[in-house]
Amino acid sequence: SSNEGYSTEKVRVSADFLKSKMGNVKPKIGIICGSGLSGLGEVVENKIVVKYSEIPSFVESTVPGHKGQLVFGQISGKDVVCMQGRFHPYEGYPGWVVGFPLRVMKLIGIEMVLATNAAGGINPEFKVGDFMLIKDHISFTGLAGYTPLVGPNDSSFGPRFPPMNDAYDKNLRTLFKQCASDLGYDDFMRDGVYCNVFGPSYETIAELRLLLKLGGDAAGMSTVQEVVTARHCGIKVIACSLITNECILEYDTDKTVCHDEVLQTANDRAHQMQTLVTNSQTSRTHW
Ligand code: 6GU
Repeated sequence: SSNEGYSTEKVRVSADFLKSKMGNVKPKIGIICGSGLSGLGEVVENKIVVKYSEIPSFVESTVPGHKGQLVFGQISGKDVVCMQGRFHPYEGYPGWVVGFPLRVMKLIGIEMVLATNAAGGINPEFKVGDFMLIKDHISFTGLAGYTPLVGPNDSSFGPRFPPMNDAYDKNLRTLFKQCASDLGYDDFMRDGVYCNVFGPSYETIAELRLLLKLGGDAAGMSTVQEVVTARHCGIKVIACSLITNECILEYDTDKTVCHDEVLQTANDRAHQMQTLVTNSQTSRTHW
């Protein structure tokens, strides 16, 4: 079937392999590093690195700025596993491949995932370099039929028809915002609706005007398949976009968007994203 790769057996084989590598690390928290944000994985202490190429059923991440490995260890004393590099629909992978790492995380004991990504700002009030805490999403890929949950449902992970109205955990968002505030990041901390498009081409002007009209604040090509997979199996989610470039909604301009600009902004803000994530792991936020 279209999601045969999701067989419980395959997920279990990958999870057992990782358990054999994890040593004494027992993470409940998974962190997914977006484009140019792999630095999050570098701040992990006592690193145990596992390349995707070693992990059964994992594929290679083909995108520049994505490393393709899991890093186990501690951030602020908390056991974590960090995905340095993720899989995107536009790389040609079926939905289950994009969601697969989340089911593996579930079986190794992950209860909460913090996902980051690079996104284009649609909301005219957003500036390049802003962080956007995702409060909701519009999945154009999902609505069009590209979803990790297509095909027979594996009820050992979750229900056939999982709700998504509570996808982005409200309590975690409150804590995360408090953390950002404590760090003096209020000036560039926003929240908003993340629009997922298939890519890899960036959007046309007319498409971006459509997304803006429909209530989108930022556009990107990742994250929602992971979120849907995680929520299906009961993992709590918090997700934060880095606005790496402005989306161009005007015809009368010479501006354009390119991956280098995306990586450059990510590079400039990576340190603050790291500080925020590291700080959010301290015990005072109790998550
Ligand atoms: Cl402008 N669009 C999309 N879809 N993804 C992006 C982006 C734009 N900028 C960074 N990622």
